[in-house]
Amino acid sequence: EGSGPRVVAVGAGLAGLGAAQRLRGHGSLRLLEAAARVGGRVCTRPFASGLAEMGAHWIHGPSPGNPVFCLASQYGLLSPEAAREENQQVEAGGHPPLPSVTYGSSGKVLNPKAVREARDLFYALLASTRAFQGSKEPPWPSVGQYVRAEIARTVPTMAGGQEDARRLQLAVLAACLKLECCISGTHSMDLVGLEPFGEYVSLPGLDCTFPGGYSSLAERLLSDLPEGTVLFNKAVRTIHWQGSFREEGDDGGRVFPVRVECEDGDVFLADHVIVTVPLGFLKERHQELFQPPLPERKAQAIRNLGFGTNNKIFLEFEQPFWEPEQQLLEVVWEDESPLEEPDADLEANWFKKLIGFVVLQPPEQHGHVLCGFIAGKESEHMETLSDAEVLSAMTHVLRTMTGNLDLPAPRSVLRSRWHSAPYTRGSYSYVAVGSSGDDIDVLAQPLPEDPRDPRPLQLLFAGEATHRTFYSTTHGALLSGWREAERLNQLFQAPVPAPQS
Ligand code: 6YU
Repeated sequence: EGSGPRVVAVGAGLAGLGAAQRLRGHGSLRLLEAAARVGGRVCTRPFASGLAEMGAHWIHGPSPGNPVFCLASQYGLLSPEAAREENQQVEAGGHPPLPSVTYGSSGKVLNPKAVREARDLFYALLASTRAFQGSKEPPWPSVGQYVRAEIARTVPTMAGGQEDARRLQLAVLAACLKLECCISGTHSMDLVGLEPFGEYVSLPGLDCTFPGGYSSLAERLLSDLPEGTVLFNKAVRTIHWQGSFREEGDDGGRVFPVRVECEDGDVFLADHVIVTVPLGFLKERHQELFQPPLPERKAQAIRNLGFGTNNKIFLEFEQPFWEPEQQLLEVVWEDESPLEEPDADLEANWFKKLIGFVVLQPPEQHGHVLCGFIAGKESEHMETLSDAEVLSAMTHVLRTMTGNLDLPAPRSVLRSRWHSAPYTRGSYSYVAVGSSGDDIDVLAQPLPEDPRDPRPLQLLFAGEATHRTFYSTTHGALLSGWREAERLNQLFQAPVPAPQS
């Protein structure tokens, strides 16, 4: 394998592929991937007559500051519409305005003006959370508690004091909180820290999708790597570091500080290992994954940061029951209020956590397909059900919401199960109550900690959860891979220090 530095990356998602793309130097590079494909949480599957994104869906903020957008444009993977200059300048603040219809559980379409009023209030409250960034004493620990306290303050004057209208406003606000749970990938906004919430940065640009699937980006990155760089079905079990390891039967040969053991018994010796496994996997397995164990500060950051579940449910219909211009079908359970305790009976009511459906565009490509979103414990419960049970619950929701008890059931269903996925264990990270952006930086810190260690950068950490302002996104993942590749490139370029006397 030559005498240059040996680098191993664990995981071939966008962080691992990004690192591989940028790594220079004359050493060798191996990417060990547990799955049989690249992409990780970027995962496109065939469904109906088109494609279903099981993981990442949009490029959030497609504009020149977004490296995923830049790469995808450069590779010609986007539609001309998506790449238009005007689209790049739209400031949607992470909540793109799709043409929508909002159904209520009484079986009627809700008054758009009333819905808008409640939603405007919600987004104003959400925007006001930014004021607490860096604050030593935020009024509440979590985004959820703060928003609900503010809602409680406005209740007396809400909807001009009219009881029915006020109830509706509260029901829409409850739906807004569920949507926010999907966006943050959390069970409840009460788990998301208020003070650090404003650190997440949304880029300008009207969110767009990949006509050939998000996986086309991962596959393109793979095709640029030398053949054989990625080894599939190679789950890493243990990473031994701070050691002195030699290849078997090579007593006089090179000594490596790191030894990577795979579940199938294969072993890789390395000078540097870039760990890109999801935070959910680290939470569950970091104690066995690293020998010696990670320093306490790092372990604490892994425990502190949040990693929740957001899943998708794709439904294919014979015929659309929605209007052609509608792109978002929202559902509101009219008896709910953010000021009351949420229903805890998962089995009976899990489907009420679903926020509604995005209509896949264009129907000529996808067929008549809706993509539902559901977060939290209800979403994790959904993963335990059969396809038939999910399909039947979704049919019930749609019949309730449209008031049409004869609405034909969907023809087929496909859903993601990110919480059960053994090498992911959830969807993406958030900054939980009790943690802060500093935990993200601690997670990203390479090891050993001492920069004067004679064998520096044995372990490097990348992945969406290690990006302080773009966590939970594909561009955060890609940038984190580039960042760690650059760290190694710097090391490889640096002159070897003269021995100290
Ligand atoms: C985005 C979007 N999007 C929906 C859903 C999900 C995610 N994201 P990877 O996991 O990819 O790679 C690690 C690899 O390691 C993997 O292949 C494993 O198999 C492998 N591995 C693990 N253990 C191993 C072992 N032991 N040995 C060997 N290999 C091992 N992002 O930009 N747009 O629309 C969405 C969405 C359902 C699940 C998303 C979206 C998140 C991205 O998918 C994700 O960040 C990256 O793909 C991760 O790449 P990676 O390389 O780090 O890990 C204010 C505020 C709020 C903050 N949030 C706002 C932002 C909203 C985020 N929105 C997401 C929404 C959707 C719909």
